[in-house]
Amino acid sequence: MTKSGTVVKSVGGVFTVMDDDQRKYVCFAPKKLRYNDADVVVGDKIFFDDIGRGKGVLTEIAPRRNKLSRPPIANVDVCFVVVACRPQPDFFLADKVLINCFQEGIEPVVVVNKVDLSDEVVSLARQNYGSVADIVAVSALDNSVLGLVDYLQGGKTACFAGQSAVGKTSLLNALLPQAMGATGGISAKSGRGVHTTRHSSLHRLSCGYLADTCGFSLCELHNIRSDELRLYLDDFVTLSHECKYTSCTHTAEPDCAVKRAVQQGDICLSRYERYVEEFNELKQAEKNQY
Ligand SMILES: Nc1nc2c(ncn2[C@@H]2O[C@H](COP(=O)(O)OP(=O)(O)O)[C@@H](O)[C@H]2O)c(=O)[nH]1
Ligand SMILES: [Mg+2]
Ligand SMILES: [Zn+2]
Repeated sequence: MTKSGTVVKSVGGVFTVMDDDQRKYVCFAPKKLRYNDADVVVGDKIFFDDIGRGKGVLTEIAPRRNKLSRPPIANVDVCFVVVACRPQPDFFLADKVLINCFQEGIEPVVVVNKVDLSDEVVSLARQNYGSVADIVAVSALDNSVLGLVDYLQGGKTACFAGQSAVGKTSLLNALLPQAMGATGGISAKSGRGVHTTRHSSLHRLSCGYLADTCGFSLCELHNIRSDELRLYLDDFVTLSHECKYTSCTHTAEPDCAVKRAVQQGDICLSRYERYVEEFNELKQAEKNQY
């Protein structure tokens, strides 16, 4: 009988698949399909033949909406972009993660963690990203983390991204009491740090899935040209209809609605300045290519 499910683990050509009733199957690909580790990744929606005793044979991988690498994970719906008062927020990194989210069709949610220590970053996050993402204030030390579960409703898959030490692992462990130590355990066994774990897994919550590795591959801007950068800032895109030039990059052009919004305080000045810096960096890199 053919069934469908989500790949929650994939190691050495054997993948664990969970069906909609949360039953787990150990699946493998028949040789003739020539699927290997790299082809079937965590987050893939697959079809398989149930051959009994909890085993299955892969028949088809559904088309992916997106795929992140290092470690590979497919079909990510939501990315929790974590910032905190300690370490000091790196908004440059957060900008890049958000740009990647919009590029990959992933909903970014800015999570301000460690509000038990200070909530000063909450207003900073609102100023910077309030117009393009939800801002959620939490502490991994209390029940406030449960607010993140809402974003998984409907079987969605979420991952964490953000600087080291902002609390990504702590948030995951707070959301998954049963996974406590599991992530640390895997990396301890393999002797690798969490940041170099090659395999990710998905953990099933009541309503959706959480990836136990952060989306740190989101941190570099891949294949974005300087003149395309503007397309991945949602609020800039909305305003650009009022710019004089349709292809306005919102930098040197006159009569620019984005620059007007910055002057009026509707767009955060520092976020705009980081955009210009990123734009110039990409442009410089393009020049250097020739
Ligand atoms: N006070 C406080 N400390 C936290 C919170 N979340 C994480 N931490 C601490 O911050 C440090 C880094 O957390 P960790 O989860 O390893 O960060 P990661 O590198 O992003 O995975 C650890 O010492 C945690 O105990 C929080 O909400 N409040
Ligand atoms: Mg961690
Ligand atoms: Zn403009």
